[in-house]
Amino acid sequence: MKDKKLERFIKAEIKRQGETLDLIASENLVSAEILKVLGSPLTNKYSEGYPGKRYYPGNFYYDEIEKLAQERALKLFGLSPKQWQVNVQPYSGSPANFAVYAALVPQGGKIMGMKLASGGHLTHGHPVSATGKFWQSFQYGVDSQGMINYEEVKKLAKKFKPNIIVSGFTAYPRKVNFKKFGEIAKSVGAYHLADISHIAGLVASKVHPSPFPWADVVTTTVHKTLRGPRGAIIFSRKELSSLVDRAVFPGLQGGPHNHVTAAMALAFFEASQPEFKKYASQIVKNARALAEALKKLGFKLSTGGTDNHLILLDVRGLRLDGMTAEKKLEKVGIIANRNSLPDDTSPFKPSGIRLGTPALTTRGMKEKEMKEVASLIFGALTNEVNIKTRVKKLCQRFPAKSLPKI
Ligand code: DSN
Repeated sequence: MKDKKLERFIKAEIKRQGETLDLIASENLVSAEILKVLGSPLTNKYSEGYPGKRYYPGNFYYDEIEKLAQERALKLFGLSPKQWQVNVQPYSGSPANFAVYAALVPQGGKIMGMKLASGGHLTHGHPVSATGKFWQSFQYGVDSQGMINYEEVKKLAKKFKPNIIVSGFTAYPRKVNFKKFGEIAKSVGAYHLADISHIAGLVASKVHPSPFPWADVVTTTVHKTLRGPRGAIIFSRKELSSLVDRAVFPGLQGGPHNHVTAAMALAFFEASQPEFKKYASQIVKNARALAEALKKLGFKLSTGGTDNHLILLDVRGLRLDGMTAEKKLEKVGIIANRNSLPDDTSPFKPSGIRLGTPALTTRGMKEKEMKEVASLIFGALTNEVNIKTRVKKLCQRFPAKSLPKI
């Protein structure tokens, strides 16, 4: 590479990824083939519009690639093209959710999603997000144990009469009852949007219940448990799909990122292989093993454990706050983010750490290694010596094989 300055940063980042334990619940490591497609000349082309209806010529292969990504996405989630349509153009999860509201909620209409501090997402109507500014937002939370109280959600829905109810979370360690959300939405005449960005790989592999029978629209990013490129897709019931398509383009976006669309097609192919199903169920087994090991070390976990890929660790028992804990972990090469816990009083001083197992599972780690990871977390938080060396050794035993050689 001629640009030596940039090359140094990229090489250093590849090294960092290889030598650290990535426990960010929303991150993963894509295959070498996906990296190759992302770096392909498909990035050179403009394709505003949809297959067969483009605003520029020269799009024959992009039409075929986009249709392939759509076909595979529907098949992966067991959906009939007679009932569902999928838009694969959203640049990422936030614009995907924004497009859904733009399509289905009138200006000034009402959105009801979960509070960010309880495990929701900015785009589920947080006041600092455009979704909480352009629409009226009413939010639900979790109970003191960290669980969703569906009766409470129902009460709020009856009171606020939202146009759309959002289910699906970024920091909820338990199974989501999409059926209940669907019933609540129906009872108040609202659409039900399930944002399954975090659990899409688990849903596709049937290790988490599917939202599709109970939702009108389902959004997901492709780069979390689904282990694809950064980007998002929107599934909508056929009768809503032209509204959604128009909201994505020309409503919100310009040309799709064709190299990403192609990489999505490949990710859906990879996720439909039997090994992926094994991978997804190992993510959950690993999260459970990590949760048990942490509990044995004396930690409290929000909701007492996990059913999916993530854990909310309470660090107050060690007289730490989330920010201090995050820094202590980072110092030894354990990458995990601070997170609010249900009984936190200030969102600016969270007491928890969110831990996720998708990336470590991609590296081939299993239940046995999760015990070691728990011990490393405990050691890092209690200032034990040699933790950094132990982290490095574990990383060397389970290399991130898809990273380019440097
Ligand atoms: N930033 C993602 C997460 O970490 O959950 C959500 O967009």
